[in-house]
Amino acid sequence: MDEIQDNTRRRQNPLNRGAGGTAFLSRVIGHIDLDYFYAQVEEVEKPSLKGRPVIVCVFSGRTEDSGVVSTANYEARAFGVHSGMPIAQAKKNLEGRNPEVIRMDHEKYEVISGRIMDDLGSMVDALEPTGIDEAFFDITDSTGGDYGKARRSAESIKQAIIQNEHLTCSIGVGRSKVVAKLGSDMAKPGGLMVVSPEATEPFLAPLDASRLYGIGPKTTSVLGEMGIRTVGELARADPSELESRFGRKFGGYLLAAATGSDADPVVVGLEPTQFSRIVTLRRDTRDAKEVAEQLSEGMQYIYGKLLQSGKSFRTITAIGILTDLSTKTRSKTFETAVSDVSLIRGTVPALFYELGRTVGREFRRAGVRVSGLEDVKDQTSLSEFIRQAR
Ligand code: TTP
Ligand code: CA
Repeated sequence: MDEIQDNTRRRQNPLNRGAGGTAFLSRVIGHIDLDYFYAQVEEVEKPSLKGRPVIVCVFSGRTEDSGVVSTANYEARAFGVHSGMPIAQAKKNLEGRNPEVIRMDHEKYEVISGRIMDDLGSMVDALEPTGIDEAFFDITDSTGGDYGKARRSAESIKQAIIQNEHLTCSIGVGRSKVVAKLGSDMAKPGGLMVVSPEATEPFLAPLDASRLYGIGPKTTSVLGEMGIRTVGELARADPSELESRFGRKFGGYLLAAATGSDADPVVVGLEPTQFSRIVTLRRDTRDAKEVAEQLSEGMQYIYGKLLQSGKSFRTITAIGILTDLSTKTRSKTFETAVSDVSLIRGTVPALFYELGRTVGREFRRAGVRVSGLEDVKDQTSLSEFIRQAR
């Protein structure tokens, strides 16, 4: 990996050494966060919602309105509606504002999230998803540490997600995860904030320390007792005092975070939970054979991923994305985990046949996903089994 020295900061403190104890390294780390994710997905599926307050809710089923708001679009947020608010309260806030109340459809958001993560994975050096709608990424190698290039990369990522999914996101780029995360928070909604290595400390210094990733109300109050309110003040704190108050590890992290030199790497997800591939069809169709043919390479890719990771799967899903970008799926779950390519190839056309029949509309994009992954231990693949049985 290219490691570029950041000459803007030479002061060392014992809790926060760069690799080899030398100056800090300018990595190029990004954080991407999709805007009002569930609600935006619903807007994309039904464009007439745009401009109206939208709340996506989890209904508990006890009474008609019992449950909480999962997320709300910005039109609803303008009236104080937020994640976790009781539905009844949100409706009250939005009275007379023509709100759309939508039941949360987790499976749908998962499918879209999986697609976006797949796309992202191919655009960056390393991707670490940290939630359904957010991920850290590393583009140090591909940009050679050049922050001008990093800005262009981030812009193309934003463009790709708009083009493929019609969704907006916010991205922060900086030399550490803490800086990248702050950047994406500040860029919300829809923006891009690039904090170059030189700009890092002036960028961080005036912010409230409580804005740093990992600093909650408890830490904020202890810091307050120490007379520390801003990130700049935290950066100048006595390392040994921080260590005695917070312990060696967290004390060290606080100081590193405050200078944008937290060294935590972007870790590519070690344990995959699914593999998927989605293609844009050459023409809109719901002909199962035609769809499956165009997914042939995708199925081979998934099989390769299964082999590579030593996984077998329980569930296979056919994904159809309609011309209005709404997503329809049809799955089959096997009683035991399987890992055979012929099983994938055999099941997919049947699932698309069923899906096409029930949906009754044409697909613009189509995909395959395998999930319910398990380790292939001594388990033999179906073809192996048949071969041995002969
Ligand atoms: P967030 O990224 O926290 O929120 P958001 O995407 O809705 O809005 P923002 O534009 O501020 O990023 O969460 C991602 C999704 O997770 C969100 O769309 C819905 C879901 N979620 C819940 O279901 N419950 C919650 O309490 C929160 C915070 C999120
Ligand atoms: Ca989000």
